[in-house]
Amino acid sequence: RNITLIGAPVDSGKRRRGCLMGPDAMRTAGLEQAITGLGHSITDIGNLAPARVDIPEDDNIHALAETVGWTQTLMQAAQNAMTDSLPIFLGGDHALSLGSVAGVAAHAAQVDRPLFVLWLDAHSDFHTPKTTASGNLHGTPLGYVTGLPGFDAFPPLPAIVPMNNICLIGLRSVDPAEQAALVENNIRSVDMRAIDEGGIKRPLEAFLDDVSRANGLLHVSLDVDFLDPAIAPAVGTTVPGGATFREAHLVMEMLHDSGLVTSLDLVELNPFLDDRGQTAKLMVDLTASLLGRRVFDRPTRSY
Ligand code: DIR
Ligand code: MN
Ligand code: MN
Ligand code: MN
Repeated sequence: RNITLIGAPVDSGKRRRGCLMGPDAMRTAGLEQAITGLGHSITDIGNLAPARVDIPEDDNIHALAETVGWTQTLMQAAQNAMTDSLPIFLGGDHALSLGSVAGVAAHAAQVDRPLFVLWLDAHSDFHTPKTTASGNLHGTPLGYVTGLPGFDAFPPLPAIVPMNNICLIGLRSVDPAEQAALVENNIRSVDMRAIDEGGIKRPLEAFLDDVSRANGLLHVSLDVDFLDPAIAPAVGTTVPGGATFREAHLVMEMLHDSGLVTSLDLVELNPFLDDRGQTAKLMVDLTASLLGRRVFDRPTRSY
């Protein structure tokens, strides 16, 4: 496949700085070599910068204008890259997904196929600028792309993502307003307890079946804090009890085998908090699993 790396050093979605170094940390950890080693071709377009927008700041929201500028830039970059490649958005905090997902949704509408979104995250990121308690826009991308009200400062959406087409896996920190909205809209939400009880394979398989039946495009958004902090310390919002190393790789391996993934976000890596690059390296290895790295071909082996 043709892969486009899009550096998105977004650091405006929350107050703790450092995610701007994420794209270069993943490059340093060998992302390009890992991908080309699997036989894919790659174009790295480098790191983008936010469009300058002339809008007033909002006392309740951190760095509104900068994030709106990023949304504009990334929405366009996503649409450009989707025409002939699988874009990988190298974050950057999760506010980048306001733009990446909105742009991918616009592309899906153009080619007349439904867009599905898999959200791998400890958090649900289903706030709006009205419901957020933190004022941090990295908690709002799913609210924006599903068309919830309150995003008047942001670019109008060319296409929204239907609530039914979203699946969240890994949840263990959901604010009350988000919880209410997830339940009200009946959004497929797999919390860590469900994974403890039944494993991660079945809910993912069920979602992928739906994507396949609908001939959908599939966007995957991988937040570092989906992973357990013991294996992925480099994130500002660690939450104990996350996905294990093997759970995360299994998700990526199943995504590869499905052949359905058409775009990917790698977000919230804060290299300033990393331990000798271990989290950056893990994000690269998970990406390699998603793009086909495996021990053996399956299911044809017999003994
Ligand atoms: C929190 C944190 N729910 C907020 N969200 C994070 O600020 O709204 N998302 N960290 O990944
Ligand atoms: Mn997130
Ligand atoms: Mn998160
Ligand atoms: Mn939240």
